[in-house]
Amino acid sequence: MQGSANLNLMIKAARKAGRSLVKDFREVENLQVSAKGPGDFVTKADREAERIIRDELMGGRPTYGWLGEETGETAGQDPTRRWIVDPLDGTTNFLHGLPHWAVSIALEHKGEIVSAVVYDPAKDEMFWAEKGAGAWMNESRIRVSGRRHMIEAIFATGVPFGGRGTLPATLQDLARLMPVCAGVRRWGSAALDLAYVAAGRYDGYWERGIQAWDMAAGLLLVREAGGFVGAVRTGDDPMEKGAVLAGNGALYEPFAKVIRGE
Ligand code: LIP
Repeated sequence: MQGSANLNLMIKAARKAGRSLVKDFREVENLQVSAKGPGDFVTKADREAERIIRDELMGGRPTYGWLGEETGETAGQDPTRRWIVDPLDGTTNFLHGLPHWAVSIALEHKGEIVSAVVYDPAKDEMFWAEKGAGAWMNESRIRVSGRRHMIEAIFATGVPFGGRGTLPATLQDLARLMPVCAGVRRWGSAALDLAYVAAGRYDGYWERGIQAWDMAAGLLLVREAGGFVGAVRTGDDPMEKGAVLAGNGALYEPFAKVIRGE
């Protein structure tokens, strides 16, 4: 499968940032035993990854706009196109030496995500999609799962940490969902949670209180893999509200009903 020139640029940027992050991740594993811990080091690794991605993408397409987790928003000369980048999604995992984190890059055109890359360098899994061209992992086409019964399904979420206001709502979601499904996972990277729904590994995913850069690429992956995405509240825009719900075609509605308490 041949991607567009933009997609190839995104893949190149993700691989380059991934190489830098893998090098830093090895160092983080060593720093776990030090008294000070790897906190400052990880902040630097995260910023450096965003610098690498920005240099690649803005070097190749200088007129596009930019929204990055570390450097914020910059309007482009071309107001219709914007990169949306999370250089390190799953920062807490990275900080603790857990090999489950990703680089997430999306290209938005006229308010719609048209190209997406979620790269997991630790497992060398490159998830990518383009509008109308399907979703892929490395060289293989991926599709959402075919499960049709809630009781067989596994769902992923993020449980808010550090006193975030969305904790009570998430605990209520869990109380409703856990008795009617096969399990819930909380692995700590929204971008990979969505990529795993696209790859049929999870049957669905929801999370409140996340940012546009955590989900932008993943949303297109799920859609192009044949799944549905929406917001936790019916009719909302997930990127605007920071509350996302995704699932395969058969389970999206019943799953959404449980989460919405309907
Ligand atoms: C993180 C997510 C994680 C979520 C956190 C946070 P970061 O992104 O992907 O799954 O639960 O709220 O947003 O900060 O590592 O880029």
